[in-house]
Amino acid sequence: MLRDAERIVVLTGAGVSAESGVPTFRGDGGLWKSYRPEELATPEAFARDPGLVWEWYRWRRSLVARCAPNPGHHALARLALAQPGRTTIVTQNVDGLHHRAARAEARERDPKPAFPIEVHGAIHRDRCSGCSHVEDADLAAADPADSGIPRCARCGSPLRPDVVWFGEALDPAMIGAAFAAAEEADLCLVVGTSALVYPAASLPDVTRARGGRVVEVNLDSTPLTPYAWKSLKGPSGSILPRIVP
Ligand code: BJW
Ligand code: ZN
Repeated sequence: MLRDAERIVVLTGAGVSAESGVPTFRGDGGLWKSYRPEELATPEAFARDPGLVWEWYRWRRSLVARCAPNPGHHALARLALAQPGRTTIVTQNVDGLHHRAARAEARERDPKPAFPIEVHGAIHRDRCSGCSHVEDADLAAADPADSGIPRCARCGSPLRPDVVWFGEALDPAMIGAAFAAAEEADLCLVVGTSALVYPAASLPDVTRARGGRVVEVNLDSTPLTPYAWKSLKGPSGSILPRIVP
């Protein structure tokens, strides 16, 4: 199917980065200091205790700085680079590992066809909560013990990570492009997501409603499993390199 599909949309979640050492949100090892993501990844949590939220993000930034893409990211990058324009990668992850795999696999070619649509933003950027100015941050410099609140050099308002929290709107252009890709696809490959968080979780439904097939790669069953044409149970870092032609 991967060889014969005309258009492929790939939806990835935290599970694709688990084998790189990036913790998932839900399930074993998904908690940070016994907080659930729903308690930290919200504008209300940031308003209540920005230092705590920054501590969590600095911990995750320092982790991501030490991680590298795994064979699953590399296989998806190869799939997207093999025929530019055929495959669209949509990721809920903010870790930037798909980008890094794309650059590595592209070598002298253009890596852009393997760059994902990052519907939940990127952890390596800061955004001003006042004037919305966006800036790159140095991941390797993040100190997990620091709970200070960085401020905007332009307007002095608190900075926040440039990610999408619960209750916040996704960038309309990004989620629009993701839905357009899902509509055009005859195959939706869903990798390492619990498929619980919307609107991303509805992308496979869009492909299915248009007559396309959904194939899932996950360690466990998800709400999507009963509707998947095929469910491949196992670690994406081993399965993807085996199925990508
Ligand atoms: C492996 C593996 C291995 C492990 N190999 N597999 C419709 C219905 C119900 C609710 C809603 C709805 N529409 C909107 C909502 C509300 C809400 C929502 O979805 N709530 C649900 C929880 C019920 N959605 C929102 O609020 C969204 N905003 C929105 O809709 O706005 C509307 C609006 C419009 C106009 C104005 C204002 C508002 C925003 C959602 C933002 C989610 N943000 C987070 C944090 C991002 C930043 C950060 O990273 O810090 O995104 S939460 C967190 O969950 C993160 C993830 O991207 C997201 C999904 O998690 P994911 O990737 O699936 O990870 P896990 O841990 O859940 O699963 C890992 C999976 O991998 C598991 O299945 C494992 O088995 C598997 N696995 N190792 C293969 N090696
Ligand atoms: Zn500002």
